[in-house]
Amino acid sequence: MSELVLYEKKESIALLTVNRPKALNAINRDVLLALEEAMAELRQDADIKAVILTGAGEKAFVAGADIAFMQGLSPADGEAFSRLGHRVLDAIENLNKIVIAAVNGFALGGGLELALACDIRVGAEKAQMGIPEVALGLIPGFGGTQRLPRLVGPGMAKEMLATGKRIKAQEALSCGLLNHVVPQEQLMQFCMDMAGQIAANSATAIAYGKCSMNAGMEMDLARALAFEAGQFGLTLSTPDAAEGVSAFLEKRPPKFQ
Ligand code: DAK
Repeated sequence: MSELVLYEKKESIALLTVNRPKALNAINRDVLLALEEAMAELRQDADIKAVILTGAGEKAFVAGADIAFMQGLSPADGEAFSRLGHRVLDAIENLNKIVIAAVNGFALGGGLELALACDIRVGAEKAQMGIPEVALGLIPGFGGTQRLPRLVGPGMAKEMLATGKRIKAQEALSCGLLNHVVPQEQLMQFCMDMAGQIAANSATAIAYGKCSMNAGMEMDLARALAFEAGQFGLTLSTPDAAEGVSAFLEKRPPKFQ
């Protein structure tokens, strides 16, 4: 595993840390490849039930795509970089486990887009979030123009796009960009506790439920409900459902796989 993304296992929880603190964890091609490798490993690892993604150092989650790296790119290289970014962020969004972004500081541009691909975002009080690409003559190239309006609504997303302003944690909380805001020193423990709660439930059911929500949000309601019904039927046939239902009826805690 690359030094650019540190991978620690804490029992059934994986902690991934983007590790370029001197560049505020800015994302270049090698960081994306390291994240992609981590996702491939996590997908196969049945012992891991939840994932926390954060940035190294005191200042930043991820301060954006690496501006110096992007400067030298030809249009073809830029498109390839964007496509790689889409592939990796899609792999995070569609991972068969919940990914919590622990936003420990600046989450800007590609860094905010990385957080948007996660399922849940928890911010430290000092977190600042924004998509300042227009100040560089660019637009968000890792899905930000699509995932941000889906999360916070088009009005707020377009304001953030066009002004490039950085919003503070409380404002990000109020528009739904962050699920929770906690003091800096409590951030990792808060995320670990949430991951622990997730890990106590059926990993199979969580994977089916996440897939149903992700897929359904791209469909009209009638199709989405039909999809959910199919997924529900499938979960009924899993060993975890047999165990969970039996455990309830036998008044004992379940032992999920
Ligand atoms: N890229 C590269 N290096 C960065 C960086 C970034 N995004 N952000 C910070 N750094 C580096 C700084 O250059 C500095 O390096 P040294 O000078 O020490 O060598 C070091 O990190 C510390 O940064 P500062 O000295 O600036 O620290 P401050 O506390 O004073 O300021 C800051 C923190 C986050 C406010 C500031 O660093 C800043 O404004 N950073 C840039 C934030 C930004 O504009 N982010 C968005 C980047 S654009 C696409 C794909 C993706 C995207 C677009 C298109 N396609 C392929 C089409 C996405 C674009 C972006 O994300």
